[in-house]
Amino acid sequence: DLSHLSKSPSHGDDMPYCPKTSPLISGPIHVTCPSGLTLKEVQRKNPLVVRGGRYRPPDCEARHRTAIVIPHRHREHHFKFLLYYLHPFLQRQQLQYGIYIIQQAGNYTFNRAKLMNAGFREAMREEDWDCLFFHDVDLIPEDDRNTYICDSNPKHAAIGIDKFGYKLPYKMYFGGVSALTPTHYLKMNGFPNNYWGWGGEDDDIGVRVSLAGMYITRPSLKIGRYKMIKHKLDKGNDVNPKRFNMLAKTRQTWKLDGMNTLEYKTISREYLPLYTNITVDIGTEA
Ligand code: UDH
Ligand code: NGS
Repeated sequence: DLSHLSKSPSHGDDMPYCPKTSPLISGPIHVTCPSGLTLKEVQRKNPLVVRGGRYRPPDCEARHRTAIVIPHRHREHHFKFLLYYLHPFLQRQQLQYGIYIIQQAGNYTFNRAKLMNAGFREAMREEDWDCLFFHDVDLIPEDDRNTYICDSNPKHAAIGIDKFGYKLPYKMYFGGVSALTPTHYLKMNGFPNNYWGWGGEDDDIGVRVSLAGMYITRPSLKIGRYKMIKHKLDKGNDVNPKRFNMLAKTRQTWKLDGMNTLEYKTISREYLPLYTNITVDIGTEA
């Protein structure tokens, strides 16, 4: 039943648009990861979030509709902290939004970029989102002036991560958190499907942006700040030894692999109180 996705009675046509800059923005956020946090507690703190992790501002019509797409497997301990910070963060920005967790089924090697392709398709089939934020589960934004809306070109939002001393690690870095409109996404044929394991897929995505005739925008270093929850490389996500060879060929491969070749099976779709949980079988390396 998708009836909760349509306009609610409180959102008549006469609702004024939200202001261009939200008056609720407060700037820097002190991120601590409270011990003993539960999803029930996050739910209690976010009473206006509805089934599937959807929200729209109660007294104005949002100017932006943003879907958050989080590739995920076995990181529930990170995920609850992200939800704890992200829900209030997005509400202070007066966005209409939805949070999607795209879970990779099975134990085969992780594939972050292919999960995001599946997440794009799944999110867009439900609602006409005007912006998608592709978001690692372990990155917590530290300033709510870093607005989760799209730019005229693909945006790399995670410019300053604490583990890199709040500086870009290298000029072409496109990892962590990025924001694209559906038009941007399809123009670059989405993300690559064939990077299995850790590393390189974000660099490939960055190269695709320019091969498709676009460029990367970024927020300022002052506000594009993130705390990374510390962790080690996961089981099932070994460093991909092929990544440099693959990266050398992006110019030849980007049109041949991506949204136009995406195949996966949707195993389940659950509309939970704080997020939509979609489990997909993305197969194995050819
Ligand atoms: N992810 C999962 N489960 C996994 C692997 C990855 O959910 O098993 C998701 C999660 O959203 C994560 C993202 O994919 O934030 C990126 O994966 P990552 O956190 O492993 O990558 P990152 O570069 O950290 O952030 C890697 C740890 C250090 C690796 C050093 C290798 N030289
Ligand atoms: C580069 C990787 C990227 C990765 C970035 C940061 O070297 O995928 O480091 O990694 N590119 C290649 O391996 C080709 S991190 O310090 O977060 O572990 O995102």
